[in-house]
Amino acid sequence: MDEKALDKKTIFSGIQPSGDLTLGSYLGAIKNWVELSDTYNCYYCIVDLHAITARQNPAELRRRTVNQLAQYIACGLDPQKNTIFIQSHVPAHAELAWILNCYTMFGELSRMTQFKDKSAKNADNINAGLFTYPALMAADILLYHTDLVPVGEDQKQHVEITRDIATRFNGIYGDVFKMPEPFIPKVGARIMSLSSPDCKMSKSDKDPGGCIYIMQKPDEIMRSFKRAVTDSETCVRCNPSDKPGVSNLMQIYSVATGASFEAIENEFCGKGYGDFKLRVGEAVVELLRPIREEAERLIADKTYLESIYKEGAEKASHASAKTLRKVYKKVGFVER
Ligand code: ATP
Ligand code: LTN
Repeated sequence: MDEKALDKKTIFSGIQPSGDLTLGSYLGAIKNWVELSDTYNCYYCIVDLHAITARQNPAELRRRTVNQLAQYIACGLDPQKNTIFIQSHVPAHAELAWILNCYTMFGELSRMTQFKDKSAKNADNINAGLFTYPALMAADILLYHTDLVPVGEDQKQHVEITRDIATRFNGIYGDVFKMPEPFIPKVGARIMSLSSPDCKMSKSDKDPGGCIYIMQKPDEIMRSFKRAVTDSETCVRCNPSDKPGVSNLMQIYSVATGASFEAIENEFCGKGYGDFKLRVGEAVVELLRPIREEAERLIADKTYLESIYKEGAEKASHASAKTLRKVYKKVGFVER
């Protein structure tokens, strides 16, 4: 780590390579990763260990993992300034996760919303990994003495349980772990499905029209926006409880263009939803176009991507080894 990095606070975040990245994960998380990457010492991870809590096709998982790295870089994460790596390349994550499992309570894991949602959706595969997922996520975060975890609203509970686990561990062994804070954007923290605006836009969405993917072509993006569910009024106004579809489109437009809600209301006053949906679609097409083009170029350059993830794994292994050694010592393992 260079000297400058030592003065900076640390960020850690990750996304599972369990599907193609969505507009939701871009606006809720990655966009902030890029904005924060100049002022923090950042670790951005592709969390493949987490991804196998749902059944994955091995060839697909491998392809998606490398493509996701290309997409991170194409979104603006500079591999020279950030440590970008694949979780399974740094064994300290799995090792610390085991230890933290022993300091995480059955009751607190049972209360996790993501566990309840995912087990309801995959009743035939409610595996132990899905249940103990938060202990692995806590290991990811705590290994790097993370100050800030930039995520969407749905992940807040996971950062909270990380803090609970860290507090419990520190309470027994002294000041081992730093207390991380979630970083959740004011606008864009919960982008909803375009076809069912009461549900979060998610890469495992069964309805392809509800979700926009970072790598999608402009005509497909426009088609989804034209079909976006709105309401029976004709007024562009933000009120998530009785106008979830329109409010969601306003959020997307606001984060994509930087316009305030008031400016959006004025821009579309008296124009009807057709025009509005078209403009939001066009703004998203323009936002994603350079990302898709750059990602396509990078995906073709496997040697470059390999050099980035290897270098990332080396830096992350180095940074995490010290924490793991300290934890091993604290719990009473004999030094090797
Ligand atoms: P899955 O369908 O596999 O659960 P997902 O599409 O919900 O995946 P994640 O991989 O769980 O996405 O999330 C990646 C990051 O993006 C997280 O920080 C998450 O909070 C954020 N995120 C995901 N979906 C949205 C969304 N719709 N709005 C805002 N942020 C989101
Ligand atoms: N649980 C997160 C992915 C994730 C993560 C992390 C996010 C795994 N480890 C560490 C932030 C920090 C999700 O499902 N989006």
